[in-house]
Amino acid sequence: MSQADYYQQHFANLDTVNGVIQARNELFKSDLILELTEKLKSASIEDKKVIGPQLNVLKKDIKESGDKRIQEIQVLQEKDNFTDFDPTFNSSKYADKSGHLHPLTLITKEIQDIFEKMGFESGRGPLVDTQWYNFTALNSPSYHPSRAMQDTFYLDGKDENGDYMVMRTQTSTTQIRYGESHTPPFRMFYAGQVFRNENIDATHDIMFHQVECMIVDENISLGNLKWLIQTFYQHLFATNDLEVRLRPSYFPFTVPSLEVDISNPFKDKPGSKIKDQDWIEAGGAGLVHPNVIKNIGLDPNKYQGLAFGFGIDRIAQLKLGLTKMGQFFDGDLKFVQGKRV
Ligand code: FA5
Repeated sequence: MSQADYYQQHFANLDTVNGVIQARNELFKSDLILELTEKLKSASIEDKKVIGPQLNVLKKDIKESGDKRIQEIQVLQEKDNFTDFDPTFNSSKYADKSGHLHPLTLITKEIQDIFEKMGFESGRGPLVDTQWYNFTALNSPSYHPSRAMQDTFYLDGKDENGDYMVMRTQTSTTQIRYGESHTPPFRMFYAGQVFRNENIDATHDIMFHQVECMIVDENISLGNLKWLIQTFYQHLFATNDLEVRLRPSYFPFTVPSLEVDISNPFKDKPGSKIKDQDWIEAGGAGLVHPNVIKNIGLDPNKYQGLAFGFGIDRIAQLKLGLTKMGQFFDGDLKFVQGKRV
């Protein structure tokens, strides 16, 4: 029997990977190997030329025979696993462990559904946009202090006018993009990611989600706006009792501009973290500024518009009773599987 055959037979009796590794280490220190290693040290150059390769062949045989046996054991183990497969296994008792959409995606889908049922069509817009769409067309030229209202991430790349591109800070960009390619009357909504270079805290993140909604038509009034906002939130929180309060505010692209509060749907609800609060800040709104109507290529003497926008993450945070907004994306599986803290 050759030495290689001997090693193979030696390993063949073992049936664990660790057992093979241990046996291989022992063989590397076997009498035969140690004897040849000693001989090599004191051998003449001529003898070294014989002993050296002999030793190498033996070590190679040990290694390869061990590796071969490890592979065989692994194949056998996989086969064993396969025989555990039970085609009659009843998986329905694990149904609650199956995958599902992220909580924010679910709320976004609810929001989209409400707008679609109210006759709105989804707009579109990129995450990286030009300053024209993010600011200038929204009545916020480069010299205007309103640009500082949102801390912007500017990118190295420039647009065709030589202006730095931006990560969009608001979904209001879609007012312009939709408006310039549609003829009134129209109702547009859009839900998507936005980015702001802000300090992260319980209610602020640098990436969050906003909803935008705009109607352009003739004879649009603040009454239409209030009705729309109220109807939308009544659907979202599934209650007819919800009321809307409008406070004066400022956005460059609306006039008048309004801050929207909604009556707290969680008021006096046991366990709610905001059960003592009467009103909740819900977002911004207003009648579309005549300059924006002009920038989408329409005559402001003929057409008016209304717009409102809000943060999805904050609404989701309220609905789910979350203390920290960061929980949405910190990758904690317990949160995704429904544990709320
Ligand atoms: C705007 O972004 C306007 N574009 C909204 C608007 C649309 C006004 C149409 C008028 C007409 P504002 O900066 O206030 O407004 O942000 C809107 C909402 O985004 C806030 O009410 C809040 O819910 C959410 N939000 C703002 N900053 C953050 C942040 N850092 N993290 C999470 N949510 C935020």
